[in-house]
Amino acid sequence: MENPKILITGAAGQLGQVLTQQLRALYGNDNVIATDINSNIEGLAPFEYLDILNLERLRTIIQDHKITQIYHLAAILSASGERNPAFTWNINLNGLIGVLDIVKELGLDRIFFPSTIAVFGNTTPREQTAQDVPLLPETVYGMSKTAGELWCNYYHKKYGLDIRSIRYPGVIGWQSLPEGGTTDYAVEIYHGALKEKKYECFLSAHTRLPMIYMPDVINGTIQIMQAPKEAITLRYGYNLASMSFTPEEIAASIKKEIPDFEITYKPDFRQEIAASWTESIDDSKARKDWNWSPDYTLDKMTKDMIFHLKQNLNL
Ligand code: AKB
Repeated sequence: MENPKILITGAAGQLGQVLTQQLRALYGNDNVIATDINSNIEGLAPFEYLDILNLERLRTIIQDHKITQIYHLAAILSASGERNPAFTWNINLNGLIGVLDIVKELGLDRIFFPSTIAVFGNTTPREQTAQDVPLLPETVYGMSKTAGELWCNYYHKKYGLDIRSIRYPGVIGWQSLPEGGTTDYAVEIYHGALKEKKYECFLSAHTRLPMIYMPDVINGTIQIMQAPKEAITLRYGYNLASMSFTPEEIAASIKKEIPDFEITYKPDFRQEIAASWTESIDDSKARKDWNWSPDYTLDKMTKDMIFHLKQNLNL
């Protein structure tokens, strides 16, 4: 099969930066076009400036580069979203619908839509959360992703679009910094531990959340996109699990490597967001349909994070 020609929206974000490099390693530099409104990230070329609400520009980029697949990552995350709900809804949902319409109009092969554990809410069972459960999200980000999943399912059923989607846990990686999320603490904590041997956490000590390390989330994303069409039995977000931990537990894992590291707690508005999400996820459907299986545990991730961050930060 010929290499796909890929367009990534939101390529300057935490996941986008790493996914862009991985897809280029797999399919060739010129076959992966990065797009974003942030053009300040080094090493993203070939890059095109793209505001996701500008459909004319999106259409032109797709046609100019003969794009066959889109990874639509552009979105505003949970914490930032609460500061500007109407704008977040517009970017996250109207942005998606615009992309779906163009994929339909131009007959692209395949599209990836990242969903999130933020689709869950206070009415969702909190442990080993099953695939199909009540969704009553508390944040505008969660609302937009829940609605986005429904639109993906609708476009698949109605127009046959080949849409694939994962409900991402909090993503942790050394390559890039997250921005505007509730799970961001789990990246910041490693930077704090290495630079100052301390970290003040904006969630409380016992707030357990599903999390995933970057290599696993990249593998999972590429795996679902490479799976044969018949294997994909859900056209809304697949539950995806790797590890679940609390701030106290990640601090204990870091202390094994940096014994004088200290964590303190000062919960802010993000605590309420985190408390509305689930603690652990049942991802048996992803395991069965497209052989999902994560590789990293908390301690294995901590060792790898510290090793790479030390090099990156010249410590
Ligand atoms: C966030 O914290 O908003 C994101 C997410 C869980 O989708 N990392």
